[in-house]
Amino acid sequence: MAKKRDFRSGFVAVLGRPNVGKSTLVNALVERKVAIVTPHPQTTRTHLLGIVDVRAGERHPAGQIVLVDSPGIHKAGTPYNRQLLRHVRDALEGRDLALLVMDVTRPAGSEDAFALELLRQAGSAPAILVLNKIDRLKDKSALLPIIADCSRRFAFAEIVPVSALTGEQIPALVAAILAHLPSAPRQFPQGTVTDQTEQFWISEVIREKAMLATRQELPHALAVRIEAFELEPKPRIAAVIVCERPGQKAILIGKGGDTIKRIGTEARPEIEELLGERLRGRNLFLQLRVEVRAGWRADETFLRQLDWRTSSPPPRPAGPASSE
Ligand SMILES: Nc1nc2c(ncn2[C@@H]2O[C@H](COP(=O)(O)OP(=O)(O)OP(=O)(O)O)[C@@H](O)[C@H]2O)c(=O)[nH]1
Ligand SMILES: [Mg+2]
Repeated sequence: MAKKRDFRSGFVAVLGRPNVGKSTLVNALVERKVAIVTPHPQTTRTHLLGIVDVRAGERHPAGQIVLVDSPGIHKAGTPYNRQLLRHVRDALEGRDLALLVMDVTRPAGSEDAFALELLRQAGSAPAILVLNKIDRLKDKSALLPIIADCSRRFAFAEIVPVSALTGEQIPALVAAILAHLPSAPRQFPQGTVTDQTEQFWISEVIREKAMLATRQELPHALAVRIEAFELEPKPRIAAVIVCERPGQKAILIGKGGDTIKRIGTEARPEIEELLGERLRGRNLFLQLRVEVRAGWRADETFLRQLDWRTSSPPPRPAGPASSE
């Protein structure tokens, strides 16, 4: 039984190669969608926080877990990829604990080895190995050789098989994380779930829907920027979906505007849910347009504009409902 007054808190870097389910895991732990998820690798492009307030349980003390989601670890070739890797290193820096996420349905590869190397470079923080996607294993005994192999390669503090998708073993992971966090007061006010701005989250939801609507190289050529965000006199958000070539623009718009319409239809309810009471029952007018911007991934100024940490403050929605 955990001591009643013990409270654990700290920063937990979430690392792993692309597509292993890091963002799905963060969302499962926070029990809210703080990070977008798609079947395409390299969905996450920055590091962002998912914050979990945990009540004391039978097997763990109370605490606040500050998860740092990060882009998938891959060999950095282009300047754009190097920037993603910088976000991974930022996610790791000075953390109390690291979660290395692996996909049990895919054999360990060079990117997993590279992830272990980053962990070693990051110093002495303990690391938990999270073996994700166990819902896809017909026979759970297939985990045994994976666990044996991974324990040979790194001195993990714990190894926890989970399914971020179904929630299986997530409570066990919460207990394992808390066991390795220091006794410390919470880092953020109770109820805080993330550090990203509302506008950034909205642009991410639109990017998720656009990525889900497209395939091959197009999902990676997309960026989204919010151009207008107002609640009065009418709730209206205008956003631009940026791609790299005119052919991509045509695909995004679709026949008779079908595709861009679908992107808007899928994004709107999630944005409306976020805005909640501030809509006062009114419909949100979501205006999407597509712009071609060749080589945006090499354009440092544009990349800075996309990141809420480096862009100038976004427009604040006006109106009494949003004042604090
Ligand atoms: N079956 C199964 N699928 C999962 C699980 N976790 C994640 N996925 C799927 O794996 C894909 C990638 O998930 P993400 O959470 O975006 O993966 P990620 O590691 O954040 O990927 P990047 O941001 O690109 O590095 C999505 O299609 C998820 O639905 C799981 O536990 N089981
Ligand atoms: Mg991700």
